[in-house]
Amino acid sequence: MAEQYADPSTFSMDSFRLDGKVALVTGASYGIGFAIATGLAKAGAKIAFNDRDQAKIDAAVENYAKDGIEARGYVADVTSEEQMQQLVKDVEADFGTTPDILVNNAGIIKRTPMLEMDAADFRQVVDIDLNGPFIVSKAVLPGMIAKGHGKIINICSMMSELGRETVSAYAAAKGGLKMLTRNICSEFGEHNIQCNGIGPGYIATPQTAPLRERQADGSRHPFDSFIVAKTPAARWGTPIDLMGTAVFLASDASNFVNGQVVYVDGGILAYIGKQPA
Ligand code: NAP
Ligand code: GCO
Repeated sequence: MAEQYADPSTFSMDSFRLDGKVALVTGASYGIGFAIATGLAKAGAKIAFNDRDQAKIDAAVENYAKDGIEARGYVADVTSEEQMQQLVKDVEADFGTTPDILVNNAGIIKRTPMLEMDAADFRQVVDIDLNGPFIVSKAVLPGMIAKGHGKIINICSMMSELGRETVSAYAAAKGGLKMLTRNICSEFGEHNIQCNGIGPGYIATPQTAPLRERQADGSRHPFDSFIVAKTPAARWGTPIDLMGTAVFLASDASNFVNGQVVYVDGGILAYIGKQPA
């Protein structure tokens, strides 16, 4: 008998929708996390997020509400296994189900030349940017396995691929996060769990504000000009640039995409740089 092939006419644009899904986005009071959570909510997901600070959560809940989004915020630090396990229990109680989608977004950077960097500072960056995603993923995975599906999106970086002066801890953590992404894919793919990364290029948020500060004479920060010249799109990205990719990776439309990092970088990683004049 002839082999039967899948019928493409069964494809629906609804596979990009997230209706009925619960998404947990870490560190989503502002910046990239806030934008990604907003994107997921606009695609139909219910939003849970955390921050270390109640006042920031309260402000964020108001900001989500301005866009008609009813997000629930929880005080929890991604480096605390106890707090994140409790957070997932609270989400289950409040939403009636374990998260279908996790976005490991919370992160910090310390820009310090390596020889001047204390081991304690290096550890703190790795703790938040790499151990954090491990801890939160570990907290949601049993529920995802029980449900038979799950999406984990790790917010990686250009520094998952490239180094530069002053960001040794960040690059080590984000390079590690790329490999944690591949490992979660390897270990849990058979449970219909997809773990992918988004590698944002240079995005205008509070984290990168020091790199755009105007000079005393009013001119652009040299790093700002460097990034614009190095980016084929000739601009910094905005958190909005990341929303579509996040929705795709959270949706059923990406069910056979696993273990990848999608670089949303205006083309930086593809470009060797301008030739000297
Ligand atoms: P941001 O503006 O500094 O926001 C970071 C968020 O993470 C804040 O909400 C912060 O909350 C939270 N956070 C930090 N440590 C936390 C912890 N231990 N527990 C819980 N929440 C914590 O940064 P962003 O630019 O939006 O970056 C978001 C993610 O994208 C980070 O992982 C970053 O490395 C990555 N990324 C950024 C860029 C970029 O160009 N901006 C590019 C590539 C990747 P608090 O206010 O409480 O500290
Ligand atoms: C830096 C920047 C970067 C970006 C981003 C690039 O100092 O080089 O902060 O690391 O934040 O991660 O993708």
